[in-house]
Amino acid sequence: MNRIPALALATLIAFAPLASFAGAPKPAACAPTVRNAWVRMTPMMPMGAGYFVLENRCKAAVTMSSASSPRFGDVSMHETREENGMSRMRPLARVDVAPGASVEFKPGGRHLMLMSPKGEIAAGSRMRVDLKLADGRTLPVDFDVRSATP
Ligand SMILES: [Cu+2]
Repeated sequence: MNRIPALALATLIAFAPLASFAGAPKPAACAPTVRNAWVRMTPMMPMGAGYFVLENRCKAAVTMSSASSPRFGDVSMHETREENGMSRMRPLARVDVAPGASVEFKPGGRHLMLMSPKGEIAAGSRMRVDLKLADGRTLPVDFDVRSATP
């Protein structure tokens, strides 16, 4: 086996990532947007639910894979469904949003389940929830905390 081409190939592989950094800066990746973000704490219970609209105006589909918040010990994605006349919640592992589409988290449907609040989550305040995308990006979102009784 001729060692010189192998060495040249190894060198090429080693420096290929550097070469791409040296090129023109890439335009910022298109990111989905979030609107109507709000939280409702459950009366008398240390938990709440988060609602929002996730809109994807990008050319590629995006997948939301999880969420977290500095104000809660545990945040998960849930969906409420009617089954045999009973309202049941089930965990959602992922939420896909097609290009040009939007997905709504709303009362009676998809929601963020907010558990183990750290201190009081007061109506009228705002709190941050970080939405995590499957591609590794994080969308920090300010949620309005609304009164449990409308
Ligand atoms: Cu839930």
